[in-house]
Amino acid sequence: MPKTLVKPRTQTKLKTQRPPLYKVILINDDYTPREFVVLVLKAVFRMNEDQAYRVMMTAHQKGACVIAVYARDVAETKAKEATDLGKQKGYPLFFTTEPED
Ligand code: TYC
Repeated sequence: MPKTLVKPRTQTKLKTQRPPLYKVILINDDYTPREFVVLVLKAVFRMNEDQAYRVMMTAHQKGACVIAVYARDVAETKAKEATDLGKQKGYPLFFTTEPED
């Protein structure tokens, strides 16, 4: 009887690659009017009045507030868009991004 050749099979399991997420962070300052911060949060981050007000007040009281997490390019684009809206009005309003841990 011919010998049967047993071929060991190695299987590589492919893991789904998810892009790393980046936080968008709102930084407090002493000059931007509260209502303007709320307006920008609603316009750029699609928050309702209530969510925007809470986020603005958290940054106001604590110095900064994480707004949302997105893929890197989306986070950077939104942070720039929101910062630019303040800049157009002469406000120092600032949004930054950082990788999620
Ligand atoms: N601190 C500002 C004020 O008293 C309001 C403000 C809140 C500005 C949050 C920026 O990220 C900010 N007018």
